[in-house]
Amino acid sequence: MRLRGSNKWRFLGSQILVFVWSASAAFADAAPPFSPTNIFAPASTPAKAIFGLSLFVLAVTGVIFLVVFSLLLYSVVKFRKRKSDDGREPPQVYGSNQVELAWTIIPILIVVALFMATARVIASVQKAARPDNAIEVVAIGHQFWWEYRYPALGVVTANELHVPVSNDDHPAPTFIKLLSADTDHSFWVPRLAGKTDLIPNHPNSMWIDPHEPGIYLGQCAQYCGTQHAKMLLRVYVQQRAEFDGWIQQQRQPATVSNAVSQGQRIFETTACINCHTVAGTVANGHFGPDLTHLMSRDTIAAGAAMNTPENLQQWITNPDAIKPGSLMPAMQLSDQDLNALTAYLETLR
Ligand code: HEC
Ligand SMILES: [Cu+2]
Repeated sequence: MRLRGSNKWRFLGSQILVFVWSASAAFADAAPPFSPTNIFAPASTPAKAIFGLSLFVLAVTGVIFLVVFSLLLYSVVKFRKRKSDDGREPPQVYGSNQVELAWTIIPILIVVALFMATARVIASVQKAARPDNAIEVVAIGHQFWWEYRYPALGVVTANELHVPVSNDDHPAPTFIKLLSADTDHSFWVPRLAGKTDLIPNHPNSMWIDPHEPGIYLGQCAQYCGTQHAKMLLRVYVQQRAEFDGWIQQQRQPATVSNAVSQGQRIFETTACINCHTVAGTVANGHFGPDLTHLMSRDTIAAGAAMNTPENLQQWITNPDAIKPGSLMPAMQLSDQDLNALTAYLETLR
């Protein structure tokens, strides 16, 4: 594309406008009603450290950009082609030790400074001491859902991770060991910490210490198959007492009524029990999420749908309608059995 005269300036102007617009859109996102996955709104120490570093890198590179761009603009304007030019080249300058030393040494110093700052943040996140009262969680990535185990507390759940608030008065960080049951996944809740992969046969670890209660969202950040996009992360940060209450409730086996319901009989005589666990019953499969306290979760299928009776029925009839390519087969049940089965699932509080 060849641009001439005022067209050229208009083109440059529009490019600058686009740049300023997208930059300000990114920052407007950081104002309070921000997106729940905003990397500019850290709420936990590792995320804050990374955010601080990113501002430092942005400032350094921003200054470099301004200096280089101003010099460039100055030269373009000052030495532009003029009508009065006589067609000869201006006098050329060759070799200047001072200039060459300057443009070698200054960039080296800048790179060293960026390197040191980055190394400091990585060390501060990776070498953090683990206090005795830290919550211990094992997160296992599955195609396409998350299994969470609290070995010291005797809790197993899926997709919705609960952790206590951690602040200066009551530090209670959560240390997460990351494993995979099949292929590579990646745990990334941008407001809480950097991204860490879950690699088969290679345990990784990370930690978070969320300062404010709330729901923090994320997303599997390593392509892991067809339903990677619907492998969502939900972290529920609760006040300590609320968290302890949740743990107590999750430790209970399923409430089994004396008269075994029609729905429970269907569940226990269908393939469901080969893939799902309901503590306190014969169901002890591990291929799919633990269903002991299914009703305590807001969503099903790793955040792909809200946990409503209609969605549950649709999920059991045809998981592909909600999550095409999910690894749960469509269960062929009569309407009557489906209703009874759903009624049973609704009792798993
Ligand atoms: C071959 C194994 C298999 C069988 C059989 C199976 N499921 Fe599943 N189920 C899964 C897998 C895997 C998932 C997770 C899918 C995902 O989120 O991608 C799942 C998810 C679910 C969920 C959502 C749980 C949550 O918290 O997200 C429910 C509810 C469920 N299954 C119920 C059933 C019922 C009821 C039956 C029997 C009628 C059944 N399943 C049979 C493998 C199975
Ligand atoms: Cu994944």
